[in-house]
Amino acid sequence: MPVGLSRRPIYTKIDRRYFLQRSLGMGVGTLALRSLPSMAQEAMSSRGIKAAPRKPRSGKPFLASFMDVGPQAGLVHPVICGDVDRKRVILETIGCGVAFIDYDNDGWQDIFILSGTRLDGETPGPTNRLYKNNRDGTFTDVTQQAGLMRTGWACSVTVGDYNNDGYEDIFITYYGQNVLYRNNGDGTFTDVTVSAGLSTPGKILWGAGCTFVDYDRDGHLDLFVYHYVNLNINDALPPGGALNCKFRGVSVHCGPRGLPL
Ligand SMILES: [Ca+2]
Ligand SMILES: [Ca+2]
Ligand SMILES: [Ca+2]
Repeated sequence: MPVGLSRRPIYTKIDRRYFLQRSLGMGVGTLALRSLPSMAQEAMSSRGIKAAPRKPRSGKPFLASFMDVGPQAGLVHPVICGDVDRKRVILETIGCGVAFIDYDNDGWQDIFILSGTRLDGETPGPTNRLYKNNRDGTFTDVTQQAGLMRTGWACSVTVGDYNNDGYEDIFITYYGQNVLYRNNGDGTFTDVTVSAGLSTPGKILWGAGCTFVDYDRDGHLDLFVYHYVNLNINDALPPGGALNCKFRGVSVHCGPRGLPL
């Protein structure tokens, strides 16, 4: 779906509880936990935290509203993920991720947006995009000069300084070969997948999720990668091609049911 398709305001009639419930299920849950710890405890529990009964609604209005400013900010390139009008293979239905990264260490968050491609390969140039923050509410596409042009089925991205040089690096999972980019510290990146031991030649893997994590606390970031179903799009059955490729009698793409893990 194109980035910044609509300018309509969204979430204009929500209260604080709805916002927290939605936030805790999404990526800003940590923010909510930090800012409103007592309310967060009502919704979830963790080690050392006792469950507490839900408090009455405060009745306070939630006055925040959000506007889609993608086009005005320069985030203009569409995110491609399969055909526009039909989805023949499950791979086309998943979409892909995005990350904030201050790649040039100027103190302003830049944006890295993944993209998939199309099965027919006829759409030229779908690529991940790096947008540099211009510090005035706009961004500039610097993908080419950063060395990050790549067409493929990107799925998820994580940002971290894996080599502790002070510059944030990028790891991307793909349907196919995952990629590790080392930040060179001069506005460019180098693909170091092979030298880092992350190459998986001869395998068709679907890397669906990932995160940098220092699991052994040795000061060096490790990688956790999650793989989805075992899929070969060259051998994939067409929609309705098997009993488990139907939903209530309607032919749909095959999977995840019926696909090996
Ligand atoms: Ca920056
Ligand atoms: Ca680094
Ligand atoms: Ca470690």
